[in-house]
Amino acid sequence: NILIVATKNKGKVREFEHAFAPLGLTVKSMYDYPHLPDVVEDGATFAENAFKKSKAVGDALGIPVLADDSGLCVDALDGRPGVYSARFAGEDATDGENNLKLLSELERLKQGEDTDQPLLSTARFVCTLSLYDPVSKQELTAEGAVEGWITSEPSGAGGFGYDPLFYLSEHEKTMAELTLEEKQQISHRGTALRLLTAKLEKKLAA
Ligand code: ITT
Repeated sequence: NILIVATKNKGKVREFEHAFAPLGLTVKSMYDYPHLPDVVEDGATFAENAFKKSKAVGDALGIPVLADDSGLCVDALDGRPGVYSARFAGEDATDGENNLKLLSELERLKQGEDTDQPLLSTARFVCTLSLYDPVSKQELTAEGAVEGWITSEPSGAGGFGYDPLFYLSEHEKTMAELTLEEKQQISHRGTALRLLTAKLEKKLAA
């Protein structure tokens, strides 16, 4: 059994593979369907962008497709980068470039404050999942979030994206210092996945 996820983000693919393997589902990503055109993510919300991706790929393939739109909302930056998280440092920016851009914006705000405090701002990761069935034209959605701090001291080699900068005070670790299993238990994506699975089970039982 396969599950198609409308993503080109290899970090997301790894997390979906980890989550769906116990259910006997093999994850296929956009790397398995290279002929499909890129979806323009110009929505104002995570939910809009997630639906654009699940619908475009679902309609193209004729079977249900899952999509994930996610990002980092930083309080000291009034919620930025938000839906622009993937291109914070410009179109096609790497994770490293986005992380540098985030630190430079936050450190600029801190200028004049004489503090060695590495925790620069509270922040949250948000993930919206959209599962779209092109036959019934129905969509199921679920959202998850996790609260943390942006640290000026990046740490950890796990995860992807902004994980090395996202500090979890209860765990005294960054998201990138967690195992895949631990990240799944607390992350925005893990929470959204559990909610979506529960909604799907309820729907299938009805
Ligand atoms: P797809 O649209 O192909 O799925 P993308 O990377 O462009 O891939 P998004 O538009 O949803 O995905 O952008 C999400 C960005 O937010 C992503 O590039 C990461 O930098 C960041 N992000 C999302 N979830 C994250 C996580 O679990 N850990 C770290 N960073 C995350």
